[in-house]
Amino acid sequence: METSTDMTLSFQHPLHCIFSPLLQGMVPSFSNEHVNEMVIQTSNSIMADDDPQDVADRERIFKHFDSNGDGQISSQELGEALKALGSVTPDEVQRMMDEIDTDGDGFISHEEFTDFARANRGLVRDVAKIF
Ligand SMILES: [Ca+2]
Ligand SMILES: [Ca+2]
Repeated sequence: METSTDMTLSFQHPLHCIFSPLLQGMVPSFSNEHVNEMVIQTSNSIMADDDPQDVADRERIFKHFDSNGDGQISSQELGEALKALGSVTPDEVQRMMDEIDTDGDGFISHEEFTDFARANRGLVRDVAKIF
């Protein structure tokens, strides 16, 4: 009987091992089957597409920032867009460029902007209210 218990445990997903004790602690009647379902659902929600409102917001902001419409945001375009929000120093613009322009080519591509927007949803929502 001891061997069969060990075999069952060895098939558990690493995430399951983390979530299972936590959930069982919170909900005593929680079965392992439910935990597995939850872990799968959690992973899917990370992979799933974004909230349509978030996508619409960031597309709008990207188009607004990309004032010449070439599909990428230069540091000049970023600076001009940020000036419209309030006073910014060239240093602040540079810091933002450094943060968003992950491949360092001096332009924020649509992909880089999307990554940034996904990681900073709260910020994007606030900016979307202004534009
Ligand atoms: Ca541009
Ligand atoms: Ca870039």
